[in-house]
Amino acid sequence: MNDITRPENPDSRCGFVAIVGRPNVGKSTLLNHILGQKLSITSRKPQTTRHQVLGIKTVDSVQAIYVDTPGMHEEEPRAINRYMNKAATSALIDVDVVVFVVDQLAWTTADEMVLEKLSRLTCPVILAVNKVDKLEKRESLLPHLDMLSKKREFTEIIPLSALKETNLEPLEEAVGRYLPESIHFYPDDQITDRSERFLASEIVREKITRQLGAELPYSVAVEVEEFKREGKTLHISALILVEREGQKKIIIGDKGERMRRIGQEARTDMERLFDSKIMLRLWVKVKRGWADNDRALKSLGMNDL
Ligand SMILES: Nc1nc2c(ncn2[C@@H]2O[C@H](COP(=O)(O)OP(=O)(O)OP(=O)(O)O)[C@@H](O)[C@H]2O)c(=O)[nH]1
Ligand SMILES: [Mg+2]
Repeated sequence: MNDITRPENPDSRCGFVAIVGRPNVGKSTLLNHILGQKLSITSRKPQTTRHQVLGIKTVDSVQAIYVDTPGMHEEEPRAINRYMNKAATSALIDVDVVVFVVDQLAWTTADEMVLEKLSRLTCPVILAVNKVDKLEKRESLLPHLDMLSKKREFTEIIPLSALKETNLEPLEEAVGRYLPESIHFYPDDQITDRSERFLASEIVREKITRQLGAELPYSVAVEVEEFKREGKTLHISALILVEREGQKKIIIGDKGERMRRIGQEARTDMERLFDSKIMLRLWVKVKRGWADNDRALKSLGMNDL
């Protein structure tokens, strides 16, 4: 039988790598620092990632296709949380390698739940012990790693810091070793499967999440209505959807001050990512109950997976 994925170059390897873990352990930060590009949004608040984002990294003959996933957490009734758990679990189907991210010395019931989800997998699971830059006593790490090594037969256990880019190379090398022999699925210079439009909406959502701290729950969605290039300038209009009138006021802020700041920060990031001059227009609109409503989620592109 002809195997269409068999490469002419026998060193050529390619495969999918799922980055999983409970919320806030640094999965998206890890992906961004591996890619050297900010693709996936991050913040101090748990449950920042909502969508599955592919980050593609090709080094010579090896192409790793990383899947950043929403943090897995206890089942909750809200449609958006169900959607996020589903997105995280479905990322595990058909992957070649899993990177399970945990937060330095912590081991919680949520980590235990992720471990349980991984128990049926037969592919290699690499444990990434992230945020070691925060360790107060380095010697506390060894006994902890020893405890973790008993939780499951991990292919490798790698302490690292995604933020400071410490030990990322050993992680990438380990990933590369376990990818199957295959042609590359994407062009070698491509870094994501997501459209520029999608990335633009995620940048706006990141700025809102970061600016608003604990003031606003996760009831914000962003829809890009216009994404048009005119010469060297990109014209982008985005609609910010909230659930209540009060949330709209919070986002706009005193005399529009907060909205202006969100816009400025988003524009700076977009200029860097798209390498263009950006004309950004933002609007806020109340769309009641969207985070609870399956249909509203679908209309925002969060389709059932
Ligand atoms: N000190 C330190 N902080 C980190 C490191 N990696 C991530 N963080 C911080 O941890 C927080 C969460 O990071 P994210 O990358 O958004 O975490 P996540 O796992 O993608 O979170 P969800 O998408 O919500 O599941 C952010 O404030 C990051 O800056 C690290 O290596 N060291
Ligand atoms: Mg994330």
